[in-house]
Parts: sequence; structure tokens; C-alpha cells
Amino acid sequence: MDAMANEWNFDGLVGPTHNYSGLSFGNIASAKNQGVVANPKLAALQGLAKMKALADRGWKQGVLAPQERPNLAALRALGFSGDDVAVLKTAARDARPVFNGVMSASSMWSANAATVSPSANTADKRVHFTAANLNNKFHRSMEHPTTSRILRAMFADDKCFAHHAALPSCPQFGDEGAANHTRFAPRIGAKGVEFFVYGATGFDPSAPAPKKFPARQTREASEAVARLHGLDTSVTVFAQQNPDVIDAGVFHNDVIAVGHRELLFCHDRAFANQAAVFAELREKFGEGFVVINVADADVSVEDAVSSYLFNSQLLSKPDGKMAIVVPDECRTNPRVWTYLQGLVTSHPVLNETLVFDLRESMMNGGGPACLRLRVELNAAEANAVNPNVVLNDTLYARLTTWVEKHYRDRMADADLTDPALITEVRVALDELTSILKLGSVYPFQL
Ligand code: SUG
Repeated sequence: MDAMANEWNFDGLVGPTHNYSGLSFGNIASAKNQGVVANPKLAALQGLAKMKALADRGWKQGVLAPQERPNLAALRALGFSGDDVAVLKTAARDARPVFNGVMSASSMWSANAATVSPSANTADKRVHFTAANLNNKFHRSMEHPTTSRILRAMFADDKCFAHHAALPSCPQFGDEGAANHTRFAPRIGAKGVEFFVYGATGFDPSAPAPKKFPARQTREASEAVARLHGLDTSVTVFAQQNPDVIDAGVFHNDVIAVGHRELLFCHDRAFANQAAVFAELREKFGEGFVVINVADADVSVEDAVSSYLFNSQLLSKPDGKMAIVVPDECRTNPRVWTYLQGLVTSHPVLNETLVFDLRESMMNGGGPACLRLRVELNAAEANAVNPNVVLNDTLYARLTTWVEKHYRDRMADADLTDPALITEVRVALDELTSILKLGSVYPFQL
């Protein structure tokens, strides 16, 4: 245990092509807002405002760079040919869903970038990262090669950090990263329980599974990540998500549950065999495990999905209490807000609510917790992080200026086909890699 350990949040910076294309079947907000005009500049600034506010309060905050879109290499691999503009135009004309996929700024939801295990839990005492293959959706399946390069550029020291490539890209190993993974420990930096939640069993199609919407994470994928990270099975828990809530729009576990330190905050219908899941967590965690199990009568699954109450961040405060970071949609839902106010005024540990306007991301189904990748780091590991991705006043000011300079404030479906975006995005990202000192990470730089 390292007294100087901290939980860091690395938030995905929203990319310049942020738009609403209805790409994520099973994600209700994505489907509902298809075709709505997006504002990439506002989206990026909303994300940065959250990062800045949390950094100002003393929470460790970093930035994860966005990806190059359009992804012309992906279009070429699918048979579109000619110069860059011809590739883009032909795809937009002849294969619109494919084209929309290569334009998506979905890497902003960095909870899906990777699964991360802190050194306190791994056999070789390094921090382990496994990039998520995200193979359930075409637009997300192309993220992991660049994600891996960016993570290596941020966490380069192989004495402290171990990086694993994404799992095989097939349905049996569907992996959505930290959105389906939580770590519990009595203290930040102490050894604890790793909790993997899956939607279906990949190799057994007869096992319970959702009927309407896809299960994006399989048990086999979660087990493979646990093996790669060298986790101790006596403190690892695998649990199935309730298939019915996946069918109600809970496409990742982090839409219905969140954990931090000794606390699990979840809905009463989050897991299959919920009582058995709690019992195993309690047994493996030992004394002091706390569950806030929210009943349907207090917050329905429908309200949880539309407000993203559970897609919140739980953050430790210096006095040992916790704050909960929620999107503004929780404040504007009277039932959710009443419940939350009651909770924070009566709970012994959770005693503060922080509300952020993340509407641009929320309209694609991405709340506060989707936008961040948690990495627990001890003092030596924190020292080994690329210092240029750590959010401070200077970086915040530089990134705000960078967004103001390069981002459009309007992205309608028709704007996506503008070939000027190719160069616009490359110029912006080239400047960003020099601000964040990432080296060459994008296809156009390789
Ligand atoms: O994978 N939305 C993302 C939202 C991811 C949220 N992440 C977590 N819950 N951790 C997704 O469904 C929508 C893109 C569009 O429709 O244009 C999208 O990809």
C-alpha cells in the first residue's frame, strides 16, 4: 500500500468531428438523437470544463487525445480507392452507414478505451492496460490501434506500465473496457477486489442473454483481461448484468452501477442474481464493504437511463468522504434529483453533489463516467506519466485556445461530407500531439 497513491481520471478530449449519427444500436440516446446538429466546439469545451473543475478541486486529472477522423485507412481497407477526397466522397455516396462510422468521434468515451488494473492488484506489480476491441460496433472497433499508441505515449515506462493489445475481434471476445470493470479497495492504492461485469457468455449461446439489444461484453473477454493482468482470483469477481436492463438501454454496466473505494452505488436491477453478487463482493472485500442499492420505487431503470445517475464519478475527498459527479440531466429529472439530494444529505460517506453540463456528449449516451478512464497510480508511477497530458491551468488554457481555433461549432449530417475536414482535423491533431508531446500516434503521422 502506498500512502501517496491517487486515482487519476484521464478524460477523452472530444474530437473535431463530433456528430449524431445514430450508430449505437442499444444506446437509446444515440438512436434518439440521430441527425440532430452537433456542436463539436461546445462538446470539447464542456468536457474540458469538467476536467478543469475537478483538477481545481485537487483531483488528479489528465487528458486522452482524440483520434483521426475521417479514418481513410479504414475506408481503403474496405475497398474504396483513389485519392483521399475520392475515397471520402465515394464512401459517402455509396455506403453511408460505413462512411458515418469512419467519421465518429466516439473515442471521447475513454471509459471504453481500456481496462486498467493498478499495480497493487497485479502479479508483476505493474499497472496493466488492455485496450478494448469494442467489436460490437464498427465505428468503435477501429479505435483500439490508435488508443494503444496513445496509451503507450502517456504511460511509456515499462518498469511501471504493461500494455496488452486488444483481444481477438470476434463476438465471443467482445470487450468494452473499463465501462464494465470496477475496482474496490479499502483505500486508494491498497490491494482490492476487481469486479468484471459481462452481458453474455460468448461461447455458450444458450446461456442467459438480452433479447432485444446486444450484450457488448462477454464473460470470456473479462476472464482474458483478468488473466492478462495477473489478477488474484481470490479477489476477482465476475458477474452477469441483468439481461433485461440491457434490453432497457443499459448497454454498459456503468450506466447502472459505479464503484469507488469501499462503495458500490447501483440500481436494484443491475445484476443477474444480485444478492449473490453482493455476497461474493462482501466476502472477497472483507469488512467495510458498502452498497447503496437503489430501488425501482426511488429511481426507475428508465430514469436511470435517461438521467445517467449511475454514470457518475465517485471521488474521494481529503476528509475521506466522497463527492458524486453527475450530469445536469440528473438535476432536471425531479425524481432523480429528489432521490440524490436525500442520499447526499443522509449518507455517512457520500456528502456532496457536483453537477456538470455535458449535454453534447450525453446526447450520444456518454455521461461523466463514460468520459473518463480511471488509473490508480502510486507516487513512482505518477512520476512516470508523460507530464504533458496532466491537466493544469496552463494545459487547460492551451487546449481551450486550440479548440477555439480548430473546431467547428456546427456539425450536421451534410457537413460530414465536406472534404476540407480531412486537412482541418490533421492540422489540429498535429498541433495537439506537439502540445501533449505524444510523438507520432496518428495514421497520417506514421
Ligand atoms: O459506445 N455512443 C457511445 C457511448 C459510450 C458511452 N460509454 C460508456 N457508457 N462507458 C457508445 O454507444 C454514439 C455515436 C453516434 O451515434 O453517433 C456512440 O458511439
